[in-house]
Amino acid sequence: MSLGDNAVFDSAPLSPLAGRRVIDPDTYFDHNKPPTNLEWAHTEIEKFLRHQAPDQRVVLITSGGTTVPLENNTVRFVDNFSAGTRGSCSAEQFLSLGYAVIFLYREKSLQPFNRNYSENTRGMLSYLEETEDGHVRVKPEWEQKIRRDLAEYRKYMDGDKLLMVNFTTLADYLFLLREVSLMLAPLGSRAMFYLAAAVSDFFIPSHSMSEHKIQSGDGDLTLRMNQVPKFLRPLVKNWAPACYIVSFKLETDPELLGPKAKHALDKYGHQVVVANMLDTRKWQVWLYTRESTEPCVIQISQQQLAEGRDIEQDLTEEISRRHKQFVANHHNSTQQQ
Ligand code: 9Z3
Repeated sequence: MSLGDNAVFDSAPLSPLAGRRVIDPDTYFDHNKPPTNLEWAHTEIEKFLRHQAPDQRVVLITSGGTTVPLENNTVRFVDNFSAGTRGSCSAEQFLSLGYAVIFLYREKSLQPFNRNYSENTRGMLSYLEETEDGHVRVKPEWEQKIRRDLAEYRKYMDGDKLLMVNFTTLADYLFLLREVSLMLAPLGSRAMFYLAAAVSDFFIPSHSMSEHKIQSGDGDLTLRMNQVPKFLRPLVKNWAPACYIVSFKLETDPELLGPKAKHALDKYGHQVVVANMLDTRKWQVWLYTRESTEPCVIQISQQQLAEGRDIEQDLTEEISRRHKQFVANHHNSTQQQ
């Protein structure tokens, strides 16, 4: 996690409620405000799902990092690392593999088809030029790529295969995740969750937060944060128990990655944990499942990476193959009953 506005905080109220006790997910929802787009999202998802064929596979992709505000009228926040590359690139791949995609992303993080033209990568202006007669146009060397991305984007948006919903804070994310999960649950094995967003492990409950901007007159700032309840548990057990669930595990210490990924799998009992290291995530990931004690390694070479190959292509193909098998197994087991 990094400090959102690079400020040095030097004063803070320390609430007695901000201890390190772990609350359960329901209590979290009772004590935090839903996002303003929750109702809109519900209506749009309902419409989106109504437009899908009965056998359509649907994936919820979460992408980007959640923020944790330090004040109710938020000036400062703690942010979680994620540019949204994994999520936005995977969305493009899943669409090309025939999925309908609900893309739940952090506002201003990378988005499918738009990701190459974002300020996070190159600024939009670097793709444009002025003509001699005073018009602005796309530079000829970019025209083909932009035309292709635009056509794909329009095809999937207009064809009701891509729906984008945004979040900023941890609370926004969790309310939206629960909403989408409950709406996808009736699809059973056909629905997949691909949880690539980087979600904060710690937060300050809104009733413990300073209402207004924390003032700097009282010296150093000490922050005490509560642990975020583990939402994978209710997601797997209650919200969407028959769906295919892929979570991601991010570490910086290589010794911890494997054990933590296995632990998550044992604890929540879902289908796949994709483990990645912060500094090698663009060319190497490991898939942990309950079917095998050894992880399945997916990697691309440095040369492929330099040539513009995305590891998400291999990753989504492998996940999609396993999901297909899951759907088929489910189908067979319901027919035998
Ligand atoms: C990931 O591990 C993603 O692959 C990345 C992608 C965030 C590394 P980028 O968006 O990065 O391409 O820049 N996401 C999950 C991170 C996370 O918060 N996992 C939690 C954990 O590790 C479990 S939900 O405990």
